[in-house]
Amino acid sequence: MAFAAALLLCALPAGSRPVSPDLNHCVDGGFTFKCCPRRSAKKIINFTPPPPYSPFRVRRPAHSLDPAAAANYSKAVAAMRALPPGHPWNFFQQSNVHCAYCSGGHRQTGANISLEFSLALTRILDHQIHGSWLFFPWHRAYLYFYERILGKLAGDPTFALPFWNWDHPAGMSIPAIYRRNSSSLYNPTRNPKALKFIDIGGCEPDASARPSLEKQRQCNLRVMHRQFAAASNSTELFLGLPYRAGGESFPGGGVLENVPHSPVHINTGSDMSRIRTAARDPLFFAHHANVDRLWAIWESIAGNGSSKAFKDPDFLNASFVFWDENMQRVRIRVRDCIDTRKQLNYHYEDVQIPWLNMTTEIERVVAGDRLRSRASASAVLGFSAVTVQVGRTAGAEGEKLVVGGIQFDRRERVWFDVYVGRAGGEALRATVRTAAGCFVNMEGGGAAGEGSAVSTELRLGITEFVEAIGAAGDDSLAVTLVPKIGGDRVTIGNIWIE
Ligand SMILES: *[C@@H]1O[C@H](CO)[C@@H](O)[C@H](O)[C@H]1NC(C)=O
Ligand SMILES: *[C@@H]1O[C@H](CO)[C@@H](O)[C@H](O)[C@H]1NC(C)=O
Ligand SMILES: *[C@@H]1O[C@H](CO)[C@@H](O)[C@H](O)[C@H]1NC(C)=O
Ligand SMILES: *[C@@H]1O[C@H](CO)[C@@H](O)[C@H](O)[C@H]1NC(C)=O
Ligand SMILES: *[C@@H]1O[C@H](CO)[C@@H](O)[C@H](O)[C@H]1NC(C)=O
Ligand SMILES: *[C@@H]1O[C@H](CO)[C@@H](O)[C@H](O)[C@H]1NC(C)=O
Ligand SMILES: *[C@@H]1O[C@H](CO)[C@@H](O)[C@H](O)[C@H]1NC(C)=O
Ligand SMILES: [Cu+2]
Repeated sequence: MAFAAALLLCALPAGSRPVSPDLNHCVDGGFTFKCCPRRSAKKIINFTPPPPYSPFRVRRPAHSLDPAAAANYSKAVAAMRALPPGHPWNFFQQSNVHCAYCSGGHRQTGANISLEFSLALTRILDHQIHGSWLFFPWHRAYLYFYERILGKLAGDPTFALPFWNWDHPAGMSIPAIYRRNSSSLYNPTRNPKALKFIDIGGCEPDASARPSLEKQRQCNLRVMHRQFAAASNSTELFLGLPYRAGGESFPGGGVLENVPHSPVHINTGSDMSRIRTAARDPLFFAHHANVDRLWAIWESIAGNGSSKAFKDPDFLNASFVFWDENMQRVRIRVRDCIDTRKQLNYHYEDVQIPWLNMTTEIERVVAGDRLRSRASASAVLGFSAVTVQVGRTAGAEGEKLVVGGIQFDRRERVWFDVYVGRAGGEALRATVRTAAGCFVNMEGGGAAGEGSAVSTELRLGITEFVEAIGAAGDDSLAVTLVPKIGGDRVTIGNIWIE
């Protein structure tokens, strides 16, 4: 691995390492799935933004979409499905674009150093758009072209994708326009539970409890509030960790990529729940439109006009290639998709954001978990809940809790919850605590075989939570990790506060 990275670095201009896909060397994952795009000799052109006077698109909530607009949308998707299988706009070709960028299909440019070398390596450097700062911009660009292709098929230059408004009580189930089994927007593999309620981050009651729908919706709103609180103060926490050419993929996704993004996929069910097949469900695009909307909301919240996105040239110069609505192959850079209004001619309809003004809730720990030392965390995690004592500097600002060296296989589903509690009382037991976030991996990521084992990080901003439990003056915290899915398939390296 180190060898590969060293070779690669030599091949690139010193100091600049934006990631880009090597389109000549897409690798299919054996017999089980094939998602590499058809080879094309067509020249790749650089993206040019739509002229400011060209039609503007307004993305609206799917649950209240005007029936005529919904009819246009489903007709356009039907047209996409009816295209020849090899056509770049074909429904499955389009869904494969997501698959190739996230299941070890595309390699990084320059990373195929030579096939002889790569065979000898334990890992090949894939071009991965999840688990890093590429997550938000890649999906924004993907939806941008997808929307314009649909607009072309619909004969409507103002066509806009609807968004799945699962962060509002009125949108917390699969929207009606996706449900009719005769519609092109239907997918038969969905979880029927999501027809009633979509759990965006741990709000599904266990078998014994029967909370009302109203309570579950409130729970979703609290999750939204908590996730924004855990991400809001920092670009890195929101957008994810840096990922540069020559680097291992999946250094660590942003807080919202974990939740609500991944649970909405998982809880929608089958196709949507696996990275490889997710974009075969038309709901994918409504889901990701809402994720994209949250990025725009985050930009606008503290925003006094200037973008909060990274200014790092390796972020801004990272690039991807898509087919556009004029059948051209276009290279778009992250710098082209920071501002949806100014650069891409679309925006989201303003709807009420009920979770913005909520407050953090704390819970009392009934018996109190016995604390372990931080050093023993790596030894015990992997199968059951654990509470460790983590030192901090009282009064520190912008504190981040880091769960590092999280190792698992990206083909598997993994989920654990993180709580921040007060380390107090006799025998150092946790007394009060609050949920601070979750680590969630969807299944079906990584290449088949090689390239699916990862080591990654979860970073959470904890300022608001520490204040809520009254621990601002303490010099340690009780951090509890509770495995929810696949606890026996994940190990943790260490936990610390920065
Ligand atoms: C539906 O598409 C037609 C073009 O085919 C367009 O003129 C019309 O405005 C669209 N209707 C809505 C409600 O978007
Ligand atoms: C990758 O390897 C192939 C075959 O060995 C070679 O033709 C190609 O130029 C290489 N690509 C890069 C970007 O090095
Ligand atoms: C489609 O839904 C209708 C009722 O909404 C039902 O009668 C029919 O059996 C369904 N068809 C399939 C193929 O599931
Ligand atoms: C507001 O904008 C100015 C200039 O654009 C910038 O210097 C300042 O840091 C921004 N303030 C915040 C809180 O982002
Ligand atoms: C980013 O890419 C542009 C265009 O290729 C190039 O001119 C510029 O030097 C790059 N910036 C950095 C900092 O690498
Ligand atoms: C948040 O705002 C809504 C609507 O403006 C209001 O009804 C609600 O009481 C507020 N909640 C809190 C906790 O302030
Ligand atoms: C964000 O930072 C400000 C000032 O540094 C702090 O007062 C606030 O509590 C922080 N919020 C969160 C959610 O960390
Ligand atoms: Cu997704």
